[in-house]
This record gives sequence, structure tokens and C-alpha cells, in this order.
Amino acid sequence: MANDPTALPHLRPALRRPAWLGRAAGRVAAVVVAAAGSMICAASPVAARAPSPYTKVDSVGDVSIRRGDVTRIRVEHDGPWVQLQFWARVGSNPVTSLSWREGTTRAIWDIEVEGDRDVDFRAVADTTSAGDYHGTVDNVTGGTAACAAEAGFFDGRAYSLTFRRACIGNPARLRVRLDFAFDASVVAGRPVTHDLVPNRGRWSDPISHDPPPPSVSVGRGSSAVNGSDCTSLDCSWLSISYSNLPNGNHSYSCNTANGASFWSGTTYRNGGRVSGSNGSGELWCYADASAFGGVFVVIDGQYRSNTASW
Ligand SMILES: [Ca+2]
Ligand SMILES: [Ca+2]
Repeated sequence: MANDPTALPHLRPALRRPAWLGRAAGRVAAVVVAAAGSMICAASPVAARAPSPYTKVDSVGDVSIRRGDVTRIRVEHDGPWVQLQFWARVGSNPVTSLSWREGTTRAIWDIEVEGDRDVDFRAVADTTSAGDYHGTVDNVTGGTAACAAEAGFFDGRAYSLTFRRACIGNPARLRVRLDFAFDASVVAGRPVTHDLVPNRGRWSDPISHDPPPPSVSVGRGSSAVNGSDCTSLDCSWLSISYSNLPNGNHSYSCNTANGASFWSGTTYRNGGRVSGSNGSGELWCYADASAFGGVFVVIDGQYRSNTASW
């Protein structure tokens, strides 16, 4: 049944069956169609003004309270997370500081994801009078809570908020602006300061999401002994799993380590198109990989897998 030429009429005759199965390597060489250039992995460039992680230095002394004086911010939104961080000239532990617990000290991050400079989300780190230091993300446009955030304090003077990118709609780009409000009135009778980063309430540069690189992995699938003319006990279908590919349908080629492309297709063995950014299954190709130094797959002519051998 498998690799029956009549089941795959759209394939070119030379590729309808793995002609080298159970045959000499010299037979394989006759159907080589893969070119070395097709195996080069070339991820498409991401248009962006600033990559993630993004950092911006802030003026020292632009507010009168050293504990309220931000020196820099850092924004990262790689993988499934967003992390917002800033460093103050002098730290104050949010769990124990009266300025946080009794005063109005809080870090307010405005987030803009649509490119129109109107605030879309607001992430806030704050402490209750009981010393519960916590983070929240609100949807400003909808006036609703979006998700909780993990609030952190580190380096003795740095603060962070971490939450899932999905909370703000997995944007390809975002901009931020920080307002660090520090309340020294409860301990020193000093005013509440606001250190803005960037200064004057401007937005940061657009910060691009850096998607994880495409990954394609192949291995030995179920037995294909007696499929077509494959009689070796090591003859197996090629299993595949992939992630972070572009969306849409994919094509693939199955190749041997010694340079032969012995099959190409677009569907799984058990039906269904190879498509989407993530997926897994068994491809329409099988091999006794040891006879050829291993086998590998190239998706869309550019995303190459590991070389599987057994
Ligand atoms: Ca500052
Ligand atoms: Ca500032």
C-alpha cells in the first residue's frame, strides 16, 4: 500500500517510489535531485526598528529622590513571555519598604501594540499594606483585567514584571513607557516623584518580537518492512515533528546523507496535509537509514532537519 505510485499521481514518476529501497546505493544516485543550495536554512528577516531585548538608559538625577530615580529599562518579549525591567539608582525592597506598603509607590508600564501611540495595556507593580508585592496587566481599551503578572525585585535595586505574551495579544511589536512613582512622603515628608522613561512620556522605539527559529526533527517511525520493495528489517517510515515554521501548507523532500533526494510530498502517510507552524506525523517516505549514512528532511526547500540514523 505505502508508496504505491497510483496513490500519488501528482508526484513525478522518478519520485513516486523510493527507488533505492533494498537496492544498491548506485541506484539511488540515479534519482538525485537535491541540490546543496536547497538545504541552506534561511530564516526570513523580521522588519523592526529595535530588537528584543531592548534597553534604554535614563538620566540620573532627573528626579529628586534617589530611590525613585530610574537609571535604565529593559524590555524582552521572546518566546511566550514579556518581561519588563528597570533599575533604580538606589533600591527599596517592595515587600518591606514603607514607601511601597504605606505610600503610593508603584511602577506603571504603559504598553502600546497597535502602532497608533494610544495606550492599549497597562502593567503595574504595586504592594499592599500587608506587604503583598504583585503585578497586574489591564486592558486599557476594554477597561478589563487582562492577566496577573509576576512581580520581581533583584540586584537590590531592580524591578521586573513578567507575563505571557498572549495576555497582550502576542504582538509582533510593542512600545512601552514607564512611570515609576516613588512616595517618600511616608518616611521623609518628601514629595511623590515620577521618573518617566523615556523622558517626557514619550514611547520607546517599537520593539520587535523575535520568534524562535524554525525547528524540524525526524526519526525512525513505524516499521515499513515489505512496503514496496523494502525488505530490510530496518526499513521504517520517517517520523517528523516541527515547530515555529511559517503558517500555511508545506512541501517536503526526504534525502539521504550521501546526497540523494528519494521522495518529495505534501501530505502525511495517514492523510492530511503537512501544514501549520507546528505538527508531527509520519511522512510518505521510508528507509533503511543505515544503508545511506542517515536520512533527513527539508521543508519548503529551506528548513532542514537533523539526520536520523538507525
Ligand atoms: Ca532617572
Ligand atoms: Ca526619566
